[in-house]
Amino acid sequence: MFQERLEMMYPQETQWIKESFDRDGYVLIRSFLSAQEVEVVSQQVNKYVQEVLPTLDHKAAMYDDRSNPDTIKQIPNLEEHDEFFNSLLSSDRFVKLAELMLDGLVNPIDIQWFDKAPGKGKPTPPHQDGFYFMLEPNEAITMWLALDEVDDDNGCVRYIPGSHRMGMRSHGRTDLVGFSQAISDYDVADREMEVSTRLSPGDLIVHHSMTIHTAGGNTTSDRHRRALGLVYYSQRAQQDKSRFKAYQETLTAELVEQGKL
Ligand SMILES: O=C(O)CCC(=O)C(=O)O
Repeated sequence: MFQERLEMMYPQETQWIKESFDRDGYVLIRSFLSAQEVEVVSQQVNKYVQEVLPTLDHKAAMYDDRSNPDTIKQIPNLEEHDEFFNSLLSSDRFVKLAELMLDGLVNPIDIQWFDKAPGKGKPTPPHQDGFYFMLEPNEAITMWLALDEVDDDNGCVRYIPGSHRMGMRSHGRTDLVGFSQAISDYDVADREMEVSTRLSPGDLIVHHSMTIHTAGGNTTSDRHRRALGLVYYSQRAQQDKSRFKAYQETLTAELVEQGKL
């Protein structure tokens, strides 16, 4: 499963996909997973939440409201504790797409689960993933695979097209768990350039680590907004590991002290 390459799945469209990504800093690929494959992934996520998560440290999941177990918002590093997600992250379907987007070999980094619970999921602040990744050169991508119908009401991702070519904006601390840094001078002009990505289960969006993106909260009363995020770094990119580790440790300590993790 998941071993097909992009050229086999979309023989006519591979060039269009790459050109769109290079131009806009993101691309939307419809039906990247079939309905049957989405069902398999959803079952594996449920199994992870029910069977694996309870065996892990309490810091393994992030919640919109820690006192409410139905508000899980992010579970990072699924690949570390579950063979299904480990092989999904390194399957040809995703790796070959990452190599096409980044023009060369990649390292699979992380697969995480995102949700915004109905009425509870909070907005994702505007940011560039590269600010968190601390890479030189900043060459990486995130793939975001929808597991539900996703639109403006339940918090779809919104991009600023072409922002991957405009450098790194200044970021500052937020009080949000999971998205600790946001663009500090984000203004009305930025908001006006945002493009929403409305997705169905199995649709995939891919964005560059320099692309500015954000998402609304979930204002619906009955629709979750579940997705998987898969991250790949170009093998040309070097991470400032000691800075990265120091930031993660300080952040985790702060969040634990505030009762958010
Ligand atoms: O799921 C979201 O709201 C945002 C995800 C995101 O920022 C990312 O995958 O880079």
